[in-house]
Amino acid sequence: ENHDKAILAASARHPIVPLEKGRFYTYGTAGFRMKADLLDGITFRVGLLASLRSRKLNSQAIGVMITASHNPAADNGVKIVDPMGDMLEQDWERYATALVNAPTDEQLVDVYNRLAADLKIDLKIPAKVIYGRDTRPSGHTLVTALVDGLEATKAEPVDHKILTTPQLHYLVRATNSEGTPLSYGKVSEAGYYEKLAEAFVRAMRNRRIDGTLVVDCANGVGGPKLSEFLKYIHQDKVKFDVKVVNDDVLRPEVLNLDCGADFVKTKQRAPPSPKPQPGVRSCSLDGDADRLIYYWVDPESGFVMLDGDRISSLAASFIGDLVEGAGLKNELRIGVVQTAYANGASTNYITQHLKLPVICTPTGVKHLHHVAQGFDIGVYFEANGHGTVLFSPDALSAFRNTEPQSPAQKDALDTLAALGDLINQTVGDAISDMLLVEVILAHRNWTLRDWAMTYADLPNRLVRVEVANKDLFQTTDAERRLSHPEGAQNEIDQAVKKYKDARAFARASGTENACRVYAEAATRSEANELAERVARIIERYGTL
Ligand code: G16
Repeated sequence: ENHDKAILAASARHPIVPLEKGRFYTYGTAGFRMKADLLDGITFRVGLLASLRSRKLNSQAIGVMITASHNPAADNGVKIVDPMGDMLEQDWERYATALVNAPTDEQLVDVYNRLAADLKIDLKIPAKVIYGRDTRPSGHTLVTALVDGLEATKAEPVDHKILTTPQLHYLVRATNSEGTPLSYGKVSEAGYYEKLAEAFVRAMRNRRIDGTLVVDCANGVGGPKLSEFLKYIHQDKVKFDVKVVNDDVLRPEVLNLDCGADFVKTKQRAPPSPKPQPGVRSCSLDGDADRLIYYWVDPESGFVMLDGDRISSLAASFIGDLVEGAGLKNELRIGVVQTAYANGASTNYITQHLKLPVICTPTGVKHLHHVAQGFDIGVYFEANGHGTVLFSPDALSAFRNTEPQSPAQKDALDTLAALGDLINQTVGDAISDMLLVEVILAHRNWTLRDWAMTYADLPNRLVRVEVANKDLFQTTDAERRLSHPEGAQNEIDQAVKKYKDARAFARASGTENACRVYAEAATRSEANELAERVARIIERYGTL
């Protein structure tokens, strides 16, 4: 028995929109992402890949998330989640690309059968694919395309409807670990809330949270999900006063518009609406609730932002102290993973003050996650607020099984164990990360100002540059240098030399049709000037 006929028939209903000669669809930083009207055929074919992947991995459930996260409402995207909730193994990105770029339905069937044969996949065993989507209206029809792909290949589809991206990752892991000693939690959205709420209350024991937290939800799926989560926290256990704002999911066009974590990080200001209240602790999620940025508007110094680098150094420092207090310092290796976008001051603080190793990887949580798994405690965050902390099985069992010799040691061990459940182990999760930050601030009795005082950021600037063909720009050295087009890097080097304590780089975005330029320097005006200069270099090379 094969799936040829069924694939042919279904594929005819989900055609691929051909690209210009010589251009191909690529599995980018976070899967296939583009204008939603190009995605129907791609999503159908991702369904075929997901069922191959499930069968390759002995019928374990594979996840598919339909979201374009921080991108505008007209975009959408599709990405695949592996059985333990991490991103699709990188070798398989090539197979995804091969399926998606097959020019005809017949060739699609050929690629599918060739992959099955080459990878020794038994097409007769069961396959299971679980999926969710964000609040974008296009998600609904894309789900139909995905399900057609699953049905043509006789995979069992499990619809989890509208979810945040990290919730889908949770559900994939929970599904595959159900009934085993490593069970990750109940296989339901409620199970996710219960797990987080229970761990949060445990981590907050004998501590209290000061003041109100305003959470901007980018008018995305995070809004309703955060409101739902808050119902699971009993105010008699932890008094957590949260004001959820920008949670309008009924008007699709306002998604990520002048609000959300990407807006705050790139514009370096608070969302204009609702009008920011001076001094109030605030944070922003992005469109699918996997990024988090904290900030407040200071009556004296104005807007102050605490981005992914800050969350990373805060978490590394707090967990480092707890590990020491728990008497596990010599047993557990802690490390931090960043990308080229990390502020130089944060890297210095982590290596010199916290004395922890830092590794730099290319952009994309898939890269950071992998490297973080090499530590017992791997802290990884992108500057844009996307990240988490991973604990090895050894670390988790040390938290649970170490016999405390003092009440202080017991407290440290209990808090670490609670963090092991509170922090999403599958992927960066804005809701879980926000709870982590609140726990740390409460334990340290810190305001955002105390947190911001730990070191001073180097002034920096991010610029988006539209070019005719972003694929011309290729990088090396964890994206810190351009290898192509020839000559461009040399010009960037010359520009950087003109400024004090300066650094700059450029790369093609993997989620938007543009290049990004990052610059930092000793003063704000120099950082701005350098970013503009480099942007002009990129513009020029982009049209050559
Ligand atoms: C995605 C990825 C992130 C990445 C971001 C920007 O975020 O998951 O790891 O930092 O895109 O990537 P690029 O600079 O290549 O466009 P999100 O929140 O959009 O899923």
